[in-house]
Amino acid sequence: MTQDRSLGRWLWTGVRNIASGVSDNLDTAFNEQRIRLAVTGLSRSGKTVFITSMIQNLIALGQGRDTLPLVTRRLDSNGRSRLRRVTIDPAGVQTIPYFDFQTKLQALARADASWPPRTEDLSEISITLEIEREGLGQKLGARRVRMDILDYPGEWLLDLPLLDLSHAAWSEDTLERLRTPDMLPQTGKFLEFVRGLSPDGPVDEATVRRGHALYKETLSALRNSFGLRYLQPGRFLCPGPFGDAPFLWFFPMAGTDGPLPHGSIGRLLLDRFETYKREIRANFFDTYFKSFDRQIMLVDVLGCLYAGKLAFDDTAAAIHDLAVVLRDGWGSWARGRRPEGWLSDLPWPLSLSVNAASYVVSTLARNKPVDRVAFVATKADHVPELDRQALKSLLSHLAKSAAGAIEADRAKVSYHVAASIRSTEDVTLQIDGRPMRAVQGVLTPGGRARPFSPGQIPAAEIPDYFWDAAYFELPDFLPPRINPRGNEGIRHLALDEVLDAVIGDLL
Ligand SMILES: Nc1nc2c(ncn2[C@@H]2O[C@H](COP(=O)(O)OP(=O)(O)OP(=O)(O)O)[C@@H](O)[C@H]2O)c(=O)[nH]1
Ligand SMILES: [Mg+2]
Repeated sequence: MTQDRSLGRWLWTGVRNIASGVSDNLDTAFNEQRIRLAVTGLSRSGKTVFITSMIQNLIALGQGRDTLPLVTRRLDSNGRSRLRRVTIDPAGVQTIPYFDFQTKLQALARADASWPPRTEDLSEISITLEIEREGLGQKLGARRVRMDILDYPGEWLLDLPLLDLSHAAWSEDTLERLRTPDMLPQTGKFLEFVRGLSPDGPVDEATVRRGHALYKETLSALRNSFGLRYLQPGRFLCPGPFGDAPFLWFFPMAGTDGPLPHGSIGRLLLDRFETYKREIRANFFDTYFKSFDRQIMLVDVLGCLYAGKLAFDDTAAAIHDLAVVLRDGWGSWARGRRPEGWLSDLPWPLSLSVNAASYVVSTLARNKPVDRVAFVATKADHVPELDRQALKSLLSHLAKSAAGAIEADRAKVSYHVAASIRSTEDVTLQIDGRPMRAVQGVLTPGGRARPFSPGQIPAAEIPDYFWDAAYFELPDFLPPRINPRGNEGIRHLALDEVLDAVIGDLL
């Protein structure tokens, strides 16, 4: 009898669990829309700051603050917001590190508020917006829009064009680029070293390590001296969990396409290069970058404009390739190749990478295309309001060829000028009795606000004489201190416009 009863209870519990499992699934299918949002950009373009500000402003919006006016308008129903709440989803059992939102927020709330450090590894966060349905749908209760957002070091993205290159092809491309006359002061030492080596020569581990170290120093020097970003392999500048594993100890060298004896330097470099490709493909691209629904492409237009022509062209090439390749996971690279004559005066040949990488497309599954792509010129608080239109035109010029390819696939493309955390005020200065537009912000903790004018921003084609002016780095204004509870949101410029363009249709 007791046995019968416990069997009955066991069966009943089983039925109940199954039923609740089914209803959970039904609830998810019916009430939840899940999207993967790609916040993409080269290193220092502003990804981490953007994600932090976006989440905090959405949370504050969910608490009734009008932090994102255009989104508020979208959610308005006869003067009442349909947004019930915005929550960060618990970490659950996810295998990727969690995007540590709270720590970033706390750093902004301290008396000496500071920007987040460079991102060193991949992390993910999911947020859920609970929204009431409109009209007759109201009776069905609230629905949920869940967004999965990935943060990662910008350098890693640039390994994408490497994936289907042989060591020989990559070396040819890279060495030619390093021979660009303006770069020789930074690249000469490595070029001389590699000229003295023969790919057939026997491996001497100390020499290979030295070559690797010299090549890494060269990449860092190009990044620091010219503000270049299209530097490969990305893990040489930001190794992440691979640390300094031996398969990373390679460098470009001519002549690795012929037969190479076992135990030769060329064979070792080639083997390490192939292992590198396999590792990053399996551990990063295949795993995390396969499919996105919406894409936000952040571009530090101002930073590269004032870093000079090399940096500007380098960014233009990189955003073209990234925007196109990420549009539908991977599947568009081939179709989106840069048209003939596009930026024909680029200082190095990229066609080799682009052509070879098109092969990658045919070997990887095509995913659902991205339906919306927003290009955003970040850190626009360095520019007075009246000059932001020129910045927007410049961004659309820079992204023109990428956008053309994306639009051909019927994705909606938009352009924006934004600051995720507005750190300046607009001011008018008097220079020789004439008014001049500027912004001002604080550069050192406890210091006074200093004015800054970026000068005239070219709105499209950049005239040659523009590059004659001295190059400079944008001032790094400190972020304003935010309310320690963070519930007032974070001051921004046009973040609501970006969100409205990218997810407005889901609200
Ligand atoms: N004034 C201003 N500066 C910004 C803004 N957003 C980013 N910055 C500056 O840009 C720097 C880089 O921003 P991050 O968000 O860390 O850039 P990232 O793309 O995550 O960079 P990686 O992690 O290196 O790939 C910050 O440390 C700030 O100095 C902004 O809205 N306004
Ligand atoms: Mg970052």
